[in-house]
Amino acid sequence: MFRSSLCRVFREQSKVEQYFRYNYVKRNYAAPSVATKQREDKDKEPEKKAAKESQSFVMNLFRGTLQASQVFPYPEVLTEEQHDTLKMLVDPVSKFFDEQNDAAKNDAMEKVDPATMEGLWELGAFALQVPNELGGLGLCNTQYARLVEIVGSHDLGVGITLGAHQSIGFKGILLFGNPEQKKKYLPRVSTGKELAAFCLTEPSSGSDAGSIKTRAVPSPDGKYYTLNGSKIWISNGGFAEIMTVFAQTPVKDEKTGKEVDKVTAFIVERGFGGVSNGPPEKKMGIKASNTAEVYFEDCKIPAENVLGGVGQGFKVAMNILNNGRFGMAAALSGTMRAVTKKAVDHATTRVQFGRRIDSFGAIQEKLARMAMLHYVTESVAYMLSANMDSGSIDYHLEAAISKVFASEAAWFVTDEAIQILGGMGFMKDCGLERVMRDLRIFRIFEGTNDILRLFVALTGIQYAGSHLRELQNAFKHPATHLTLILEEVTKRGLRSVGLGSVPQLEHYVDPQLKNHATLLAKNILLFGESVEKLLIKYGRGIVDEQFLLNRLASAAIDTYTMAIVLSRATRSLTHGLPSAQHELLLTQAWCTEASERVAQNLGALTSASHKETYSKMATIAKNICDNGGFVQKNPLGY
Ligand code: MYA
Repeated sequence: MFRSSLCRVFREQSKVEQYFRYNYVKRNYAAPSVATKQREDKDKEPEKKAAKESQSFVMNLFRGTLQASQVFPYPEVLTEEQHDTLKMLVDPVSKFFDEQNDAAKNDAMEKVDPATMEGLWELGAFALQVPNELGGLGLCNTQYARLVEIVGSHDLGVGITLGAHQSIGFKGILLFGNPEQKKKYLPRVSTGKELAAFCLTEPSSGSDAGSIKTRAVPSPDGKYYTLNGSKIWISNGGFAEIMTVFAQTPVKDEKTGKEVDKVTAFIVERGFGGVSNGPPEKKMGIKASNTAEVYFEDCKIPAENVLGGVGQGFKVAMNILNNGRFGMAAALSGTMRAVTKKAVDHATTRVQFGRRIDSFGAIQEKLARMAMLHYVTESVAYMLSANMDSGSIDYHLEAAISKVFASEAAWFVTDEAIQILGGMGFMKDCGLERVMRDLRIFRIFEGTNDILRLFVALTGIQYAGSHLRELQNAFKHPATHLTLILEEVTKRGLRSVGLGSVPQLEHYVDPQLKNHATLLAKNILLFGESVEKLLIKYGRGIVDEQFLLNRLASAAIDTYTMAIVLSRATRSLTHGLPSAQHELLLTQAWCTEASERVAQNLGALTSASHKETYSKMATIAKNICDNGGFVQKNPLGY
């Protein structure tokens, strides 16, 4: 997993370690060894491409560098006109969900009430981001986030029906479609009431999306492709008319001239023939949404329905998913708002031991954590949507983090809401158990949180590695790269004596948040050092160190969220919002705790005792697997 891209970095770099061991002085004055000779020969090769620069805060975190442009100040992207449009939509959409949609009924029926579906089509809810001229509401990501937040606060089952349609189902046509494809299909999915679906997952390809087996073979005259294969767990799969389907296609490798299989994306209409589906899956949650297997049997797809280019399907799929993930964070921030309201209503009316239960510290801590997690999720969702609206293309790590964070935060918050309500929270009538069931899938689909954590860690490492490689190349031509070399040598020299330059953040934040900004700045520096140490120690072997990669990802998530809330609270304080002092508290509390976790997680990367424990855990897991379950019997022995 992830091996191919990382290996490329390390192949070119051989081992970053070599650069550090093989320093400038040695290179110039030591007698040339065989390895040195080889390196010198390589020096004669044309210079490698410069490492790409990214505007992403998280990517740069892996280099220990502050990239503030997408974080400070907290963005405000909507024009007055966009605000007005949005305000006109918020009330009717809220009213619709309050008065016409019945989440419990949808859940019990295991489908969205047809009247609700009809109402949603009328509202334009299925085509929020399709341009006006093609039948949609033409909303930007921030406007979309606000409406999806309302959906998430009422009914996640309906949310998935809407999201599978527009967040991933036809998003590929919006992002990669040519003008003809857009003109042909977008009106149909907007006003034509034809539902869309995203068909990637297969029985043997879940997280390993590149390994799909569904195949599309071009006809001899090149006019159409014949598609065969099957997809599982497809949201809207039971009734989607228009599908974005990913399949292997034979492609000529430019280097070798040989034919290889590469993933291609296709727009497939059910009406093409050869498309069928299984019965609705029985699920734990989001029961109102339809999930089904979809089968393709000699389905003939016109060649003009290739989406985004032959052989480009993997990137098309990844970009669709990246592009939609902020919607999940927005929706789940709505969910958290709604479930916390229930918990607060209960905590402020329930009396036990002669006191309202909100006066007890144990309940206060729960409510405070729920508020903090919600504040972070909401801030991340709107930061991300705003950056995307401003034209950012460097947001895929932030998008992954938004999904991971939101799905875990919403789970925790809902669980705590149930805990606060006690027995009442466990009862069906209260409505929280449905939300809990609905939420469980959010940590699994659209990229499991485990895979996305590894994706964040390894992509960040790859970026840091490519810059180290650039440095390594610079050492081969010291005269022309003197400035870069001096900067880096100084940086490392100062760092080694504990005088590394901490990024300056104070001027980005309100004075009341100065100390917390310093915590963030120190985290950034520490992060860069930690990544460099990992690269030196493990080289390409880092791809297999998942115990460490998980901790690195957690530290990245905490550091990123600290930056986001510092930014948002600063904006609220600057604007003098009525909630500003409350936001200050949320931010200070979040940053203090998050910073402690960062120190702990980064510390664990180099700790011998942690390493020993990971090794023990690996053995425990192996023992259990070898034994087909737990190894020991219960204390009674039978
Ligand atoms: S749909 C199914 C979702 N499935 C997945 O998400 C699959 C998860 N797997 C993956 O993402 C990939 O296979 C991973 C990479 C990440 C594991 N952005 O060698 P590689 C590039 C940009 O690492 P692999 C569902 O659940 C990479 O840089 N680029 O690949 C719907 C490299 O490029 P280059 C990316 O090891 C549920 C190349 O690809 C990304 O094979 C319904 C190869 O990389 C990326 N992310 O695996 C939800 N990843 O070659 C309803 C990789 O140039 C919607 N690359 O170096 C609900 C919406 C919410 C709204 C709700 C409203 C209420």
